[in-house]
Amino acid sequence: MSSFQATPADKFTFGLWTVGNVGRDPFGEPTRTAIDPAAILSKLAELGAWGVNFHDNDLVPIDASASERDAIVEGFRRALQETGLCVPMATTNLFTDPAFKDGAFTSADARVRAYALQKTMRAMDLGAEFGAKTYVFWGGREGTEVDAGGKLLDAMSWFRDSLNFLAEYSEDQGYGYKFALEPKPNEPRGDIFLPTVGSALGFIATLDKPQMFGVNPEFAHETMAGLSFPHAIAQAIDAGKLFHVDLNDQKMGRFDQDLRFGAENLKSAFFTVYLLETSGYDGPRHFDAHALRTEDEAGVWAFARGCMRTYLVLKEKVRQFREDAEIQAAIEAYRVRDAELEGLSKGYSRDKAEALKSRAFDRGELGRRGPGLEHLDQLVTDLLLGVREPARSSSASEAEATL
Ligand code: GCO
Ligand code: MN
Ligand code: MN
Repeated sequence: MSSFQATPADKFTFGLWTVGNVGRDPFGEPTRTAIDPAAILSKLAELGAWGVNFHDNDLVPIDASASERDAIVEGFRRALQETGLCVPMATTNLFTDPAFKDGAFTSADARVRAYALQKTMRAMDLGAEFGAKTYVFWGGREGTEVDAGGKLLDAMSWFRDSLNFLAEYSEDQGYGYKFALEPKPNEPRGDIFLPTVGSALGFIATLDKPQMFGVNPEFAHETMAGLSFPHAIAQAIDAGKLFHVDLNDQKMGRFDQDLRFGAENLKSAFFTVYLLETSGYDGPRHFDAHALRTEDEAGVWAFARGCMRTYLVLKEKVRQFREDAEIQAAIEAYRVRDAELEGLSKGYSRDKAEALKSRAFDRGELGRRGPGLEHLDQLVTDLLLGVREPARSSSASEAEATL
């Protein structure tokens, strides 16, 4: 039995802002003291993480002088070398400073929009110094509470202009970034622009260089919108646009909770891991969550360990799911195959259209058929609850037999 111990090969990443979260919320002050970035790195490495991500200001304070910046960068570089962690993704903080209170790229104030570009280019420079290849755009303040300002259409153009500009900047500098838009329906704004994965995918098609852009879906964000995270990432994978992923958990219809991965919706977490592990996705498995405000530093590391452990347990469940003969038979029984009709239904021709139009279907029989989904779903429930005999591959059984 695996120990479910994470290793760098699992590609787990955390943000400095996630394990560094001090437990502040809109109603209360921090409950934990900040942990030094170098200490964060050594603990993450000890726990088996692969990489670490940051917003520009997680590392370099917004008002740092050039020499302070250089000293911080140097210290961080040393900590990375000592721990062997990498920086696969970087991003910009375009939400904390009051200048961004009414948006960054979509602010009604042209000076704020220009400043957002400046800040993002500098943050892209910083990320590139550490070898980051994915650049995330989370438009936390890009939205409104009041639509009377009449900027709903302008906001789309401003957002588009900014992203087009930054894509050119990345190419001009030779950074080779892939950009990942991270949708969220609300919080901190009343309504955030591009609220779901589907809306971000639609918007990407309107950019000058859509091939440079994909999405960074977050479990909690789709769940806040009342949507299914596995459905969202499936659509992103299908479009070739899953550039990054933010794993966490969330109760539907609540404030942004950022719970430990798998803490709430285990079945959706399972199908999330299923999709990531079976679709050829080979990017980071990033945990964008934080320890509960109740926790001390020991709780922070229990949280981080728990995110990775749950992922690995679910990955093992995915293996069992795929090797479980009864589950696979139930899936096979669910699908009705018909080579002739499948051929007629794909790749239009006038003949196929005529053949389909004149075909007699037994509608009553189609409606009567039971697909066996209750049976199948219970098998998965039993699997997740650990009461199914795990299906073993023959090599695993042999290895065990020799112990
Ligand atoms: C949130 C977001 C952020 C972003 C981060 C990276 O709800 O606050 O998920 O954590 O992921 O800013 O861009
Ligand atoms: Mn979030
Ligand atoms: Mn996120």
